[in-house]
Amino acid sequence: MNIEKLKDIAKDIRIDIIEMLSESKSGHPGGSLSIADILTVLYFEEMNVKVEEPKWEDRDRLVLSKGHAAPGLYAALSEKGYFPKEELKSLRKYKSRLQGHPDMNKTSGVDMSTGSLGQGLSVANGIALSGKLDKKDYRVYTIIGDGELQEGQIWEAVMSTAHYNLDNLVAFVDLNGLQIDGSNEEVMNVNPVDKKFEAFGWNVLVIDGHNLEEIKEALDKARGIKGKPTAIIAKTIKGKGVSFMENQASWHGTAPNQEQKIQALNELKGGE
Ligand SMILES: Cc1ncc(C[n+]2csc(CCOP(=O)(O)OP(=O)(O)O)c2C)c(N)n1
Ligand SMILES: [Mg+2]
Repeated sequence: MNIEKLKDIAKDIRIDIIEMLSESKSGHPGGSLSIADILTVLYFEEMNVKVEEPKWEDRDRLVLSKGHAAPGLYAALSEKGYFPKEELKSLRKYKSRLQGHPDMNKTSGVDMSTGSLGQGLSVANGIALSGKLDKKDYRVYTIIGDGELQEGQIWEAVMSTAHYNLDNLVAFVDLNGLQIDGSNEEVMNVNPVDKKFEAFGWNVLVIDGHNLEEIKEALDKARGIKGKPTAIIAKTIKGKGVSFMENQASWHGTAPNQEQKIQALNELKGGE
C-alpha cells in the first residue's frame, strides 16, 4: 500500500478515536493517538491476518500491552473490517463488546486481553515460543508504553525473549515521554531505553513513530534479523494530531467535550 493511502488510514483512525471518546465521555486519547501510525502500518502493511477468520491459527498476533489504548486498536480493527464502524459508538457502554480495555473473548480481531500494565510482553513471549515449538511462521508484535516499562515484570520478560532467541517477536516501545500524571523522567526515569534493551541482548532500532516509512522499514529490518528479538523504540508525541492534546499528561485519560471534539476533528480533517 502506498504511503498516501496509509496516511489516510492513520487519519481515519485518529478521527475515530476522537469520535468514540467524545461519545463514551471517558477513555484514553493521548496514548491512543500516539500509536495510530504504528497500528496503521501493522494492520495495513505488516501483519498477515484473515479478517474473515479472526482466530486463524497461522495469523500474526498483536498484544497491545498498553491496553488503555484500546480505542486506537478498535479503530484500526474496524477500519480493517473486523466489525462495523457503527459499533465504535458503543465504546465503554453497558453490554458493548468494546470495553475500556480489550477483551479477546468478546472482540473480533483482539488477540489478547490486556489492561493491567506490565504483562503484555510475557504473553507475547509465550505466543512466540509456542510458534517456534510448533514450527509455525507467524510473527508476534507487542506495543508497550514507556511508563509501563517501570513495571518489573517487563524486565523479566525482556530477559526471556532474548534467552529464547525469539526472532519472531517485535516489541514496540511507545516512547512518548509521558505517563498518567507527568513525565517519565519526573515519576521514574526509564531512559536510556535503547541501551537497556541492547544490554538484554535485543536488536534495537530507534525511529520516529509517526513516520510511516520509518515504521515500515524498521519492521522489514526486523524480519531479516535472526536469533534475536527486535525492539523498535518509537519516538512519539502523546496526543499526536490534536494540538491541544499534544504533550499534555492531562489528556492521558480525559475525554473531549463537544466543543473540544469539534476543534479536534477540524484539525484532523484539515488536510482533506
Ligand atoms: C498494573 C497497572 N497499574 C496502573 C494502571 C493504570 N494506568 C493506566 S495507563 C497508566 C500510565 C501508563 O503510561 P504509559 O505506559 O507511558 O502509557 P501511554 O503514555 O502510552 O498512555 C497507568 C498508570 C494499569 N492500567 N495497570
Ligand atoms: Mg507514555
